[in-house]
Amino acid sequence: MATITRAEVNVTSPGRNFVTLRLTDADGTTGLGDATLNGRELAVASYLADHLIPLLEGREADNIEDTWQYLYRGAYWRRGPVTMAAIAAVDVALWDIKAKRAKVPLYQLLGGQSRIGALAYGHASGREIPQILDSVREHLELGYKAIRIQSGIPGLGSVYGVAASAAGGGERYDYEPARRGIAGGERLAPVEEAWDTRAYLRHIPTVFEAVRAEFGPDLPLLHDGHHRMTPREAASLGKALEPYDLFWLEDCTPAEDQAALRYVRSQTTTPIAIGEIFNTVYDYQTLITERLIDYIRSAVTHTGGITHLNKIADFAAIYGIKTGFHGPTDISPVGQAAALHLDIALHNFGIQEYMKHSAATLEVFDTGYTFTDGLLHPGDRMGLGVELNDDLAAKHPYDPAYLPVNRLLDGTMHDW
Ligand code: KDG
Ligand code: MG
Repeated sequence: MATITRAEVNVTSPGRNFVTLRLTDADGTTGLGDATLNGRELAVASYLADHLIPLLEGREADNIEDTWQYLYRGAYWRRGPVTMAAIAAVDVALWDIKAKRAKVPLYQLLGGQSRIGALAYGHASGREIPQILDSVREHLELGYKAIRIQSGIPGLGSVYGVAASAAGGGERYDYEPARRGIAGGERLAPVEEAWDTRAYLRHIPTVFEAVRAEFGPDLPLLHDGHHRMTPREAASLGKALEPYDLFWLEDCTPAEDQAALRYVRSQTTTPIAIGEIFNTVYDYQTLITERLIDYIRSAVTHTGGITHLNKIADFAAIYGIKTGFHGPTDISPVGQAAALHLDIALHNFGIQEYMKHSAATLEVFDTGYTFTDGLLHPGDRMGLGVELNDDLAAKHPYDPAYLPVNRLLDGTMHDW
């Protein structure tokens, strides 16, 4: 047993912004937690520095459940991405400390190993079908055994999920959709993208037809609808994609509306995944108990940490629903490692999203996890297995960034 004696928030931008919390206990053991919320980083940094850290010093580091309940119930204004990312960072840092004190990799405290590695999916994309096929080939060469496909849409400019240099660079460091600050003080505003759902619905089945024709029926393929469709549109896409046997269709409708998925579910057998913008188990309550989804997409980083996501996963398991945790590059290596320890331990693991971080990010965050032959391995370091190099982090100051916004062709704001 040892009390928390120190808590520091680090904001660094090695290619993109990350917010990291470091807790230290009275014996000098340190733990890290990821608190990155793309486009709203400083709100979480302030929540931690101004509202949580003053409550942490002197608390018992071992009492993780009590600390979680204290921060969640004690806020009164519960839930929401800022609050839950801040609580997640504290929670993961405490799990890191506990595992280091026990001298075991964190997954050992979560039940031990349920599998030899976590099946990961990568992001293939392109503006045109030939570029998409090249991108799938590159991912297969990198070892991926499951691949998400995102495509440009005829008549539209930049579209969510299509990497900026679409045909080259298999590891796709240029995927990041957030627009970063502009040197010279120009006012920073989100990029405005144009959107046309009818053009999208016409085009996407032709993309999957081409990918299946080229790579055969076996390869697990995924697609992200990024919250843009009505239930009827989503149902029609799900039906149109049935011949291509998707692993999942993600975020087909706006995520606030759990009931929307009743109609989608009744119309199509395409598996449904949702949840990257959810914060608590209550966002899933209808979806899980009515079996409206197949995969929960939360990130440890945005869902109250390991303590809460573990409970969501167990709740989902009772209904035969699996995990597919969020893991784009705006989850830091600390958040990615936390997901990985859960992936290895949970019985109802399904798949893990994985995009390798940039070289600059991996200099700042020293990681112990590896990707081999399609599987992610948390490694055998004690705790989470990730350390933050403060000196290198200091070389990359915060750089304001915003995710894009979406407008229909007549200028109406739409979901991005
Ligand atoms: O910051 C936004 C990204 O996390 C999100 O757009 C990524 O949808 C996403 C995914 O499935 O990885
Ligand atoms: Mg998504």
